[in-house]
Amino acid sequence: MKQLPKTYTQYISQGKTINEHLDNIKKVCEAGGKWVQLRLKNVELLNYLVAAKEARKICDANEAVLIINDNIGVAGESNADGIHLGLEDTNAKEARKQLGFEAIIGGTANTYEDCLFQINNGVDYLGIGPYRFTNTKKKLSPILGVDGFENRVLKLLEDNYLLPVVGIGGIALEDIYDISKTGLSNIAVSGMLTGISKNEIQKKINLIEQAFS
Ligand code: TZP
Ligand code: MG
Repeated sequence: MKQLPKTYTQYISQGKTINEHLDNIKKVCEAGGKWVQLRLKNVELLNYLVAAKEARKICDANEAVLIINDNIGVAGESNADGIHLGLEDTNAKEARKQLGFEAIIGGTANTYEDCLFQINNGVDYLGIGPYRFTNTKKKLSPILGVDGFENRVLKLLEDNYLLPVVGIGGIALEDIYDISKTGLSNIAVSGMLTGISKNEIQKKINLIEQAFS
């Protein structure tokens, strides 16, 4: 099977409060998670920045990569490793201009055209989805399922785009085997690693990493 470049599993933070986000990030990092996206919605800019600096410390202590959802200023000021941009967020070109060559810039995509749009704007990785319905995100794009994932991976490979692509959206542990067969690099998950013990997180991360290795 042809496969896109491998990545770690990405944990997208979740929580009712900013502190819950940080606690959840800490738990995932201590359980072996190596790639975190801090995703705060509807918070004051200053609080986003304070949280990002705290997440930076947690990720540093655990040798994890930190990506900030959506906000270039917060990503830059907190010294995060990069940023994740939705289709309606700031363009990746602008983020590159401001954050520089070394920043890891990720972009969301649903259709193949979205993938090309993000690639042409210079993203380093794509997050494609949703795999299935999820309550974690409002305003979901059409569901892709295994067939949608496979179709986009095949087209990317055909067109010689060899960037990492993670699947996202409503993914549960029992989906991992099927999804790993599509040639995706890995997955990005929130619900699956939230609200469970460190031990359970560790087991799940190990199973996911094994499936995509
Ligand atoms: N973008 C598309 S689906 C999604 C995001 C941020 C949410 C992923 O969270 P979960 O809980 O793994 O469905
Ligand atoms: Mg966004």
